[in-house]
Amino acid sequence: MHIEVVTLFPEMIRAGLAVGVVGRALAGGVIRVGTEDPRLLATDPHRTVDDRPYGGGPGMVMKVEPLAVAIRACAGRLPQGSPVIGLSAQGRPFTQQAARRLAGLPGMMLVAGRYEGIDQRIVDQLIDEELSIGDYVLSGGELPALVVIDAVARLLPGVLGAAESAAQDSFGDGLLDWPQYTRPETWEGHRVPAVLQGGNHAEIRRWRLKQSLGRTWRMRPELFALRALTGEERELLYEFCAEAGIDPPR
Ligand code: 4FM
Repeated sequence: MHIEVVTLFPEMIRAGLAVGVVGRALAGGVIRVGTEDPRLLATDPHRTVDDRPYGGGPGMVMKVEPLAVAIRACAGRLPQGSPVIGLSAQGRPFTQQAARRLAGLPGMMLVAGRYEGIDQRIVDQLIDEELSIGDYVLSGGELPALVVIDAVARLLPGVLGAAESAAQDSFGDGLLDWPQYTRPETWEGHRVPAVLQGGNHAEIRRWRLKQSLGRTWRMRPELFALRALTGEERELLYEFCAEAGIDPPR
């Protein structure tokens, strides 16, 4: 997959891609990431990329010209069918479903703004969709762009090993992860749940599913609105709630 990022801080994007799973995807050529810095494309002596907002008020706005030139330069390097995606708190929520959709594309352009925002004419004329990584305010779109690249890259064939991919599949199902434990068996008096050491794989599967259901209900009850429960799942969730002393779903 070919990804281009428009950013005033290309070194921040490079640094964020250097290590771990995404670093390997990049080194192995599964993803290719280019950057374009609008400041290098500004034609005035001061290389101006921002200006004061029409209507007044605090802060600065990203100017149209250098940004438009940067977006068009990236578009010229990307395959047909690569959307131009702006990262901002005004966007639609970036979810695992959105990551799966983007992972099916040949390329994408991520536009990471700075300052108080980018000129709306850029959004209206050159940006296909806006995505938000969550309801909080950041200083720019670079961290959100890295979040999108990470979530998408790990879905591409050959990026994760077989075991990691299988683990991911079991949670393409809209539930939170079950608790994980490793050695030692006892740490400061706290033991690993006995069921995980018993070797009864049917029991372990049921325990993990129950923990996933219980955690999801406790921490993210709204996720259940999106998901029907099987008879077994319903039974396990009710057990969890009874043991935890919390109210079960309706
Ligand atoms: C700041 C984006 C200025 C663009 C920001 C400009 C954000 C979020 C966010 C800050 N992006 N999810 N939350 N961006 O806060 O995606 Cl021009």
